[in-house]
Amino acid sequence: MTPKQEEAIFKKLDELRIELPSWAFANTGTRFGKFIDASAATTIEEKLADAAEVNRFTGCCPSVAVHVLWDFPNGVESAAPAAQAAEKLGVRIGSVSPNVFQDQEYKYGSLANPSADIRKKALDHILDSIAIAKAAGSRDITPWFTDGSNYPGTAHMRQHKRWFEAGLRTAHEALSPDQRLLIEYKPFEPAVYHTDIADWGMALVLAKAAGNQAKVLVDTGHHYQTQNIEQIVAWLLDENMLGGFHLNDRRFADDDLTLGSIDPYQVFRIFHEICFFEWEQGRPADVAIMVDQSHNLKPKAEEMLQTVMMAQNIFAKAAIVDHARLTREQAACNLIDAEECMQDAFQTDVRPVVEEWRRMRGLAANPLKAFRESGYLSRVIAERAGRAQAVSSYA
Ligand code: PSV
Ligand code: MN
Repeated sequence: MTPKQEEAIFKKLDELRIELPSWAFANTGTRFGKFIDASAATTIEEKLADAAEVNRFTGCCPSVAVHVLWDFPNGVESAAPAAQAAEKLGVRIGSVSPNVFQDQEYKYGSLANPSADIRKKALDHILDSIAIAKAAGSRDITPWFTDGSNYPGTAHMRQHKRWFEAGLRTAHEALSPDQRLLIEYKPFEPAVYHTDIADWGMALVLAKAAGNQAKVLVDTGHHYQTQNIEQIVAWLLDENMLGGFHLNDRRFADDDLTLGSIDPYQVFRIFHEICFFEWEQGRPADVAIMVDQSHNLKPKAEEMLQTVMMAQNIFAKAAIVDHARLTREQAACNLIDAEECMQDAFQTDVRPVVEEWRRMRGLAANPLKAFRESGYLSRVIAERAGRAQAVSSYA
């Protein structure tokens, strides 16, 4: 490791902020059932407390993404108290996701429901979510839509697109100048024939129709098996249309597995596109790095620590790609040498430097180990005994 590489890693780690999802600390499962974790959080206060512990040990997770219905049952009234609770714990409320998919009314869709009344209900909920985000001091509104259909011929796809354009445009008008609307796409599930916002192209078209504060959100699990996600990222960066990520890993579908647990090189290639862009531009990309995972079997806070450490390690690897050399080898069509630039970085063991960075910032060299030694888990298990059974989200 050269001093220049060490410096590049330190700079990247200093910049890197990773947003944790509130729903990752709650009991979750599959449609076949849920396995209860005695340490799982059941209230927004508990979710914030767990996220704050992850932030305490990693120093890079200052914000928590929320889902309105799961976290703010009293709507906008819940926003200020939650923001205050977060502040006390040294974190803040991050992106706000409306829930326009689980109420009975949304059986046939939300913003693209054939019923004008239900389209209005969905829009009103999104407008409430924007108001909640304002009250909680958060920048990004991150709607995810399940609208689509299960059988050919049952939905007017062009009409759905126009309803989405109209709804998102109205939502965009309600943003304050510093807020953003991030449009997430997903090819299937729960709809299994067509999904209205199925891929990055559709999300891009809708974001452009909504207005210039709308960008695309890339959830890494929301792609077909062989799709080249890093190319999508490169194009969105070049178009200034990449708003953020929902990071996770996948094997079969949207499995919400731990980042890098299946294919760390894929994560590296995505992070490389960000670092390469930043090197060319000479400034950090304005991209929200959020985690979206469901830990059905692993202990929740520990899994989040594992995820954050994985993200830091892979970002550190991406930060030491020799961009100048890579650019030269690409221009000369030196295929092996260009690829070696990637492999040299990917195969470097960056962990000692990442640990050194933590020590220099007053953090434990191994956050997971330090968390385990802190006794937090046994404390919350005792406190939450008997209560964790009651509540769970659908994530
Ligand atoms: C849907 O699969 C999704 O990726 C959306 O981002 C939701 O907000 C999240 O998962 C939680 O279920
Ligand atoms: Mn997501």
